Amino acid sequence: ACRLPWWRSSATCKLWQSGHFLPWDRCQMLNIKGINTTVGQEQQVGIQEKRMLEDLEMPLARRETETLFEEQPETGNQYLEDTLLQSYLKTHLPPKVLEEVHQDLQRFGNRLLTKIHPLSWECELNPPVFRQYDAWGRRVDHIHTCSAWRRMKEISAEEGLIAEAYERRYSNWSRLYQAVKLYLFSSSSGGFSCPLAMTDGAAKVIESLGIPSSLKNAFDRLTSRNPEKFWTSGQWMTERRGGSDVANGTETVARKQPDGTYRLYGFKWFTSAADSDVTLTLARIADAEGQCTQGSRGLSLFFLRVRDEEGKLNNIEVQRLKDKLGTRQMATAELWLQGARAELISAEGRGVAAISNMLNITRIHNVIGAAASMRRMISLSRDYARKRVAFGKLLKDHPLHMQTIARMEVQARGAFLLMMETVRLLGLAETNLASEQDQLLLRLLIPVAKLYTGKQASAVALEAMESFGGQGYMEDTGLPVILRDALVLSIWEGTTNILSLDVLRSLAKSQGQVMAVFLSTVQKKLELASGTEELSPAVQRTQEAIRSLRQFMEAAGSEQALTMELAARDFSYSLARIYTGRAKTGIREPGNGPSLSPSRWSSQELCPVAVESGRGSYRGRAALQDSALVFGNSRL
Ligand code: UCC
Repeated sequence: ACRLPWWRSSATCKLWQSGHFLPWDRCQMLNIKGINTTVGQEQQVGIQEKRMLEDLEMPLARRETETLFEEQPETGNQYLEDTLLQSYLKTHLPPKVLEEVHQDLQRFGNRLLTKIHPLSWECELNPPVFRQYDAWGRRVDHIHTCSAWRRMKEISAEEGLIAEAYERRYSNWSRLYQAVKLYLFSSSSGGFSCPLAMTDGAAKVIESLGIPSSLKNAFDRLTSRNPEKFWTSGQWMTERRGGSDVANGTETVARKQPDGTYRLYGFKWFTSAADSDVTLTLARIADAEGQCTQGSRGLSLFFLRVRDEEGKLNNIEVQRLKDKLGTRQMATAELWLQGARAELISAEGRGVAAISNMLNITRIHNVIGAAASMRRMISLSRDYARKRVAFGKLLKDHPLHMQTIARMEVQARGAFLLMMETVRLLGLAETNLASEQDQLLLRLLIPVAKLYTGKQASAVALEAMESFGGQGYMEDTGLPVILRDALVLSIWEGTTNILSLDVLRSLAKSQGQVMAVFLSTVQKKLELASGTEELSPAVQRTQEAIRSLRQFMEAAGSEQALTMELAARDFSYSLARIYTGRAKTGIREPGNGPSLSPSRWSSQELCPVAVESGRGSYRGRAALQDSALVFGNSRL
C-alpha cells in the first residue's frame, strides 16, 4: 500500500487517469525531493508537482534515485552448492561416516547462511576497540570486542570446530571432517578462523606433549564443546627484530621462579587475536648470571594465561592495536610482558622444534582459509554472472567472461584438493594409521600447500573482484573485505620465501627421503589414471613435468647451496602444481561430462623450476644480476 503524501488527490488522480500505477517507492522518492505543505506555498508547490509529474513520464531521468538498481550476488547453502566437496566426501568417506557427516554439514550450511554469516558482517562493522584507561585514570588495557565476535566463539564451541579433531569419533576421518567444517565456516567467521587456527595449534602442541597434568584443564577447554568452558589460544612468536627470523629476533627473557614457574619479560610485536584466553610463546631462559643463549638453541616454549579469573592481565601491558590492511575484525596487539607468569612446556632450547607442531597446524588452517576464500569469491562471481546483463546478454553468456571464471575455478579446485590431501594425511598421522611415507609426505605438503594456496587466494580474489566491475571495488558490497583478508594468507604463518626454505629444510632433514616419497606417490597415482582415456593428456603432461623435476634435482645435487636457495620458490611451485595435477586425476569431478579440470590444470607450466634452471636463473652470476637489477650496478 502506498502511503500518500500531500499531492495525493491531484497526482493520484492524474496517474490513474493516465492509467499508471504509482508504486510505494516512487511515492517515497517524490517525498524525498523535499516538498512540504506549508500554507501559502501552494503556487510553488504546484510548479514542483508539475515538474515531478513530468519526471514520471521520463522514468530514466530518475534512475539515480531508484532504491534497487542491481541484483545482489548471493550464495545459498555453501555445502549443498559445493559439488566438488560433496563428490570428494562420497569418494573417500566410509558410508556410515558419510551419512552422519552429510546430515551435519547440510544443517551447518543452513546455520551459516541464516545465522552465522550475518554475524560476520557485524564483526567487520564493529572492529575491536582498545581502551587504555578508565574514566578515573586507572590503566585497564581493555580490548573491547563486539557481541558478534563473542558469539562466534560460542558457535565455534557448539559446532565442535576444534573438538571434532580431538574427540576422533570418526577415527582418521575426524580431522578431515573438522577441516571441512572450518572450510565452510571460514568465509562466514568474521575473522574468527584466526583464533581457531591458533587454538587448534595449541591443543596439538599440548597433545603432542602427552597432555601433562598441569595443562589438562587448558587442553579440555581448548577442545571443549561447551561455550562457557571454551578457551582460545594465541601464538606470540613475532618480535620487533624477528618476524621470519624468530631464532635471532626473539629478545624475550624468562626468569625462573622458586616455585618452578617462569616470569617473562619482553615485547611481542604482533599478537593476533589478543583477546584470547591463553597463549604459547617463545623466550630465552636466563641463567643464574642473567645470561641467555642466543640463536635457535636458546629458545624455549612457554604456556601462559593471558588474564586471571577476574579478567586482570597477567603482568601484560597492551601498547596499542595494530592498524591492519585486513583481518580488521580481529584484535592484533603489541604487548609488553612485564613479568608474565608462564609455564615452560618444551625442553630447554627446543622451543622452535616444539612450536613447529603449532605452526604446522596453523599453516594447514591457512590453506583452509585460502581454499575457502577462493570458493566464496567464485560462488559470488558465478551468481553475479547469472544475474547481470551487459551488452544485451547475461555475463554468463559472454565466453570471455566465462573463460576468466573457469580459470579461477581450476585454481580453486586445485587448492581444495591440496587442502583435502593434507588433512587426510594429518588424520592418518594423528590416529597412528600413517605409514612412514605418509608422514614424510605430510611434512613436505604442509609448506608446499601453504605457500601455493596463499598466493592463489590473493590472485583469485583480485581477479574475482574485477568480475563485478566497479561494484567489486565498493566497500559496502563486502567484496573488498574478502580481498583484504585474503592478502594476509601469503604473509602470516610464514611468507612464501620462508615456506619455500621450509620445503628445503624438510628435504635436508629427511636426507632427500621426502622427495623420493613425493615422486613415487605421484607416479603411482598417474599410473592408475593412465587407463582413463580422457585423463591421458593430463597424465602425460604431469609425467613430463616429473621427468623435468628429476633432471633438475640430479643436476642441482652437484651445485652449491645457493642454487637450491635461488630455486626454492620455483621448486616449491613445481611440487605444488605436480601434486595438484596428481590429485586432480584421482577425483571424480562433479557433473556427468568429461573431467575438464585436470587437463586445464596441466596446461599451465607444471615444472617452472626446470624452465628457470634452463635459463640459468639459479647460477651465482644470476644472483649478482638480480642485485644489479634491484639496486643498480653502481651500488653493488
Ligand atoms: O603469524 C602469526 C599468527 C597469525 C595468525 C595465524 C592464523 C593462521 C590461519 C588463519 C586461517 C584463516 S604467528 C607468526 C608466524 N611466524 C612464523 O611462521 C615464523 C616464520 N619463520 C619460520 O618458519 C622459520 O623457518 C623458523 C622460525 C622455523 C626458523 O627457525 P630456526 O630455529 O632458524 O630453524 P631451524 O634451526 O632450522 O629449526 C629448528 C628446529 C629443527 O629441528 P631439529 O633441531 O630437531 O633439527 C627443525 O627441523 O625446528 C624444526 N622445524 C620444524 N619441524 C623448523 N620448522 C619446522 C617445521 N615446519 N616442521 C617441523
